[in-house]
Amino acid sequence: EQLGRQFEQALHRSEFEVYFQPQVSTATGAVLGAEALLRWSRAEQGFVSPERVIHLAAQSGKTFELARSIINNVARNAKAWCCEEADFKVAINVSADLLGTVDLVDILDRASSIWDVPHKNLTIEITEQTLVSDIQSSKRLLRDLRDRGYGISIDDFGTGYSSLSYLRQLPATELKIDRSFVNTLLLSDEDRELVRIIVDMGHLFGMQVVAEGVENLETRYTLEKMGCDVLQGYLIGHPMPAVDFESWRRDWT
Ligand code: G
Ligand code: G
Ligand code: NA
Ligand code: MN
Repeated sequence: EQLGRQFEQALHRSEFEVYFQPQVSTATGAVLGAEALLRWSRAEQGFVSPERVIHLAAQSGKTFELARSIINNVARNAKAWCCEEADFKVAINVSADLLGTVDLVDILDRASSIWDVPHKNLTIEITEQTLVSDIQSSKRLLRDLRDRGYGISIDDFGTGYSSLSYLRQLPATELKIDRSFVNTLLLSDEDRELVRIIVDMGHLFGMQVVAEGVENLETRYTLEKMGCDVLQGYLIGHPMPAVDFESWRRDWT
């Protein structure tokens, strides 16, 4: 197929970009890190969604190559940012097909060693849905990542139907409340209490709690009152190229 060929060309020419979306402390506004998000824009033919790109990679057997290229890009930027702020964390999204087919630990270890980035500065985001789909191997992988010092974030939390007993066993460092809950936060007492319960539960399990999709001040204040640790969303900053992220960071507060 046409798009498949363009994908392989783009990979070969390193045309994929990684954008970074800021994450800040709810309490102080300090910049704590960024989420890395894949971008592929083809001049006239327009933007292809990351999900589509991941799928194209799987179809052409290039899952490993794409992941290596993204993770190398992240590690290179993380190196610079961690020198300014030792606890700065960059989060990388990892999908089910990557977990199933290639050695993620190997890609991460190599990238962090090449770019000299401490493991603690890299966080792996895995959706709750992915974790639930293969509980035994997920637990093993997470344990392995944790033992090597990487952070682990449970992405899109609240949409994956994990049981409390399972969640409690996961060696995750962070829980990301799905955007859909953050969006409806202001609509009713019930929606707000639901988010409060998620925040408390994350803390009970020793996890840092992140709200994604924060788009307005009222949501921000509500999350602050609940003790949610980290904010991410258009109110703080959009995903942006690494150079723009650096100037955003200088201008912030
Ligand atoms: O950034 P955006 O809203 O376009 O992302 C759409 C979806 O694609 C999100 O679910 C996001 O997690 C996912 N995504 C973005 N970048 C990556 C990536 O590098 N790897 C994987 N597996 N998913 C990504
Ligand atoms: O699935 P994941 O949580 O990784 O999705 C991240 C996606 O959410 C990215 O594609 C990013 O562009 C998008 N995003 C980030 N902040 C906001 C926001 O404040 N509102 C909305 N609607 N989308 C956001
Ligand atoms: Na994510
Ligand atoms: Mn998410």
